[in-house]
Amino acid sequence: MNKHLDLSPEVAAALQAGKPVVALESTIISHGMPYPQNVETALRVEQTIREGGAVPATIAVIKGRLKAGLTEDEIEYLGKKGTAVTKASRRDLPVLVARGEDGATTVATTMIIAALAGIQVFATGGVGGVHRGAEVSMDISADLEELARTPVMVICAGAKAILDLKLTLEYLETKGVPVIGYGTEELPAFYTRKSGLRVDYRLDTPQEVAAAFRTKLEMGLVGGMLVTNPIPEEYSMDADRINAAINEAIEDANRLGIKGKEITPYLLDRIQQLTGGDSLDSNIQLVLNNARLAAQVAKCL
Ligand code: PSU
Ligand code: MN
Repeated sequence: MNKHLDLSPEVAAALQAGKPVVALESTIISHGMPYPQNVETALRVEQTIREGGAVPATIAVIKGRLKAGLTEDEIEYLGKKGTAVTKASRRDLPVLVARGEDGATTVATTMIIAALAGIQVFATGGVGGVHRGAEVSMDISADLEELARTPVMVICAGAKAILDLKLTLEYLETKGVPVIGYGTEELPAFYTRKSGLRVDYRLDTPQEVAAAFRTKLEMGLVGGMLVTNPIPEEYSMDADRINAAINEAIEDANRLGIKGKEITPYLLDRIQQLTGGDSLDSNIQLVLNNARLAAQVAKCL
């Protein structure tokens, strides 16, 4: 095992016994939702994975240790500290770990640590991607490069329209990352089930999803797989309303000159303000929905 990695006793025992384990990220806790809903959601997601017959492994960097499996106290700590915790993507890990600091892991770093631990399935809300205006800003999330190189399946609700979804799909195609629609031909857009864009393949059962990923590994093809699982109909938002909020949030960000790693957390927070609590409710429900699917897929693997 990597000298910087700590598995919780529960996660270590599950991996040892070949039981299904599902990785979870921590930037969604510190930077993705307000306190205390972030902590409540993180614990509910863990519970949902347990009910689905798998073991949850929430991932973070705590005092310079790469952690797979957090205690409730550690989740509470990250949730309370919020954006004061460093948002840690691939480039942040070396210095944070060397200095013994804390970091909330993005999709990219959660994949890295999951792979080090031997975990193949990871559930979250939304992934990073190619930002609107990236042809000038060159702002493309390191999540996409990670999907191209690290063998972990990421189950999400698609990507938010804060991104350029079309360019995000083009980038994933170039990098050879399969984009799967779970029960749909259309790429879901996080708060809504529709984006007007097509995924690469529609798969309808956890068995089919597991088989595609297993086959990728058997062939020795590097990288992961992106499974997009639409938000349940009853929790999906009105497209015009959410898109108006997204556009207003992006205008505000541009006016304030927010960029780099701050842009995604800023937009998430601003959208939550602009929609009252509604987008937060949807966000919580789609994460729970992804956790349920991830537990099923992990059992099939
Ligand atoms: N998109 C969301 N919710 C999130 C994130 C993205 O809808 O919480 C977080 C994830 O942790 C993701 C990260 O990995 O933001 C991407 O940040 P960046 O674009 O700076 O790579
Ligand atoms: Mn970025």
